[in-house]
Amino acid sequence: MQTNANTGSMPATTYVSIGQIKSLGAKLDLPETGGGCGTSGGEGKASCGTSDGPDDMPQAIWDKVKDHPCYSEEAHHHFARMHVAVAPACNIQCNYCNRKYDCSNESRPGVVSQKLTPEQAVRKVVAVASEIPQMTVLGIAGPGDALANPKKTFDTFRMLQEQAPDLKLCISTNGLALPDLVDEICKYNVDHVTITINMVDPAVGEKIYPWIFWNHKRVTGYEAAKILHERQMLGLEMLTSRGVLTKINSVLIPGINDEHLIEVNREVKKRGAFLHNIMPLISEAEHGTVFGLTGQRGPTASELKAVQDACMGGANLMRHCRQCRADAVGLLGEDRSEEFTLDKLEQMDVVYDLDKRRSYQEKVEIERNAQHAAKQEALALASSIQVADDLTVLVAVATKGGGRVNEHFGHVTEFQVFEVSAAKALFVGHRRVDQYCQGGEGDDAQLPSVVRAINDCHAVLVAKIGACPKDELTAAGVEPVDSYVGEFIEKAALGWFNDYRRRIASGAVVHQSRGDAHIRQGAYTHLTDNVALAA
Ligand code: CLF
Ligand code: SF4
Repeated sequence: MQTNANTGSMPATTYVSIGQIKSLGAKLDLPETGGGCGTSGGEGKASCGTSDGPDDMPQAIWDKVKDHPCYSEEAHHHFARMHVAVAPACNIQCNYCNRKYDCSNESRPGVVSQKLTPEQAVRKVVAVASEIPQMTVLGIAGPGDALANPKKTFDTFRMLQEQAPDLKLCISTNGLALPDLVDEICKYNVDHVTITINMVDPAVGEKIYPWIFWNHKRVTGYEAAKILHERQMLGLEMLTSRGVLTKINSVLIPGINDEHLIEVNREVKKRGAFLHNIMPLISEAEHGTVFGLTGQRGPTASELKAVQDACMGGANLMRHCRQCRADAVGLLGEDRSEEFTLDKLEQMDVVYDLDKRRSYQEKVEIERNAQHAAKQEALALASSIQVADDLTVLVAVATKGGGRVNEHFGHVTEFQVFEVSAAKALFVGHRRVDQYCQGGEGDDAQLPSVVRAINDCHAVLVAKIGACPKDELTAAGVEPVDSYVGEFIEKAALGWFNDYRRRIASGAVVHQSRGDAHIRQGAYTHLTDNVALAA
């Protein structure tokens, strides 16, 4: 059989189980540092080194990433991105994708409301950029593959270079067509490219990709996965050699590529990837995907975190991805696309005012610098406290942006999760939930699902919370905390943590470990309010 014969010629791949990853904390035996981010400061970090600022990397790279919400965790609290759905076709088939839905590489399952022509896309971008001045990045991420639709993709970029020259251009691809289009990517100054790489071993790949369309014909099985793998590696190396920043997205599919992603991390780092984004498979029967229909499940929160933690020390990790729609608009975690449908665009008076955008972004920058300073201050304070243990807990945070604790519990559709210890407060993920407050009333039937979503957290920091959810969370072992309203998140999380330590020391509370949490499967469609900048 083709598969077995070819598998025999491949280099051996070592796998470890999720259980081993969890128990060992998996120190990787890493190859020599490759290119890309490759900054000493980025080594071993749990999230992109960009949070730390320009001291952490060459100025030219910092300038590229500092306002990109996907490439900088810190930026994602302040800057927005948008996608335009100009790329409907795809040249491969993934078992987690149904073409009626967004590209699962870069979007969670949900129908793209409107596919656009390049001209419509440009009009939409200009309108959004005028309305949302903190929108700094325009990405093409489907609903098919950006590079399987090169004319539409590059026509859009060409027009945008003229009409919205301050926007960063970003692209997401499965990589099959990438090597042929690196020159075009560079020609239009696209300096951020995401490649979805789920395997570096075609024997794993054939379980994920039933076919690719290659050289005018359909190729299946092991051979298809082998071609895709080779094209992905070649494309990544070409981008690195041209100085284009690359991010690798990997979908974690339990039982298929979970342990294997450690090797993917190692291989992409060797080839200069700047960031690695390991995201959970979203899989439900109603999505109509092969995995959904065959019962392939997605990972739990602790399974996802275990693989991400095991990859620390390899390529820098992104943990703030929201698996957004191919027509997403707004901050990561919010979707304002419904405000910019084609019929609404018709009614809008659109003026692209570069000066207005710049002056607004300067205000955002001040707020972001204040957050950074508060974080450094809180970390300095925390590190001055001598502790004899290595207690680390997770804390959920209700925020509507700006890096502050500023959302009511009842309005939350997504909690941000921070890992907190004496020396750090690190963003490690998010959890989507159904909004508890519906039409001004709390919907108590939602509470168990909210608890399940943050069941691995010791506390939840909120701007406000009612008596009923407060009681239910307390009973479940998650402490509701509403005493840090308006504070920057890291400062608040470390403040709560130090107080928690004091209470443990005094015997007022007994520390207990938490359970696992559920990653919600399915689309998020709620429209959030505009983010109010602090005065
Ligand atoms: Fe879009 Fe992707 Fe560019 Fe970001 S998304 S093309 S790099 S601008 Fe970001 Fe969305 Fe995650 Fe993608 S949160 S799915 S990583
Ligand atoms: Fe779907 Fe994207 Fe995979 Fe193509 S690359 S099959 S659009 S998930």
